[in-house]
Amino acid sequence: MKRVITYGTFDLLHYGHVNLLRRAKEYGDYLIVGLSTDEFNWKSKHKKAYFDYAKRKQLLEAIRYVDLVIPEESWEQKKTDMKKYKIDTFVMGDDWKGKFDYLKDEGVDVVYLPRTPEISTTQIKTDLNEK
Ligand code: C2G
Repeated sequence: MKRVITYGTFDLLHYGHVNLLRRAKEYGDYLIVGLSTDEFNWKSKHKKAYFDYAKRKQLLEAIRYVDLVIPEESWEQKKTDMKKYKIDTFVMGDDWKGKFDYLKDEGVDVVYLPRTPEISTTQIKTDLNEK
């Protein structure tokens, strides 16, 4: 069984996120999502998600491509996650291109996929504020 992992906040879940998850799943049979906890978001990404971790997790678990959601609590956990979950392929949107190449040393394929250009959580918030 080919195991794939990706990480993110996935706040205000939108079709750009689903496009990423669909394409990530094409690299294997089992897709794990490392979902940023509220604390990790605040402490390490300096952002506050609209939906809390439990709600973001519930939404992701409803997506057919997602097989398991685990908490992302630190930048460092990726290395151990690769072993812990026996990952074959690590996938991220290409806004992260190059940032996680070090994971190749853990024996995983590192794949950066083109983002869906016209949509983002920030854009949604901006558009809604202008309504
Ligand atoms: N994404 C995308 N297209 C968009 C928006 C997002 O392909 N229009 C992808 C991102 O590139 C990322 C994933 O969807 O791979 C999740 O996006 P975010 O929740 O914004 O993830 P981010 O806050 O960048 O956190 O350790 C990695 C971090 O947790 C990633």
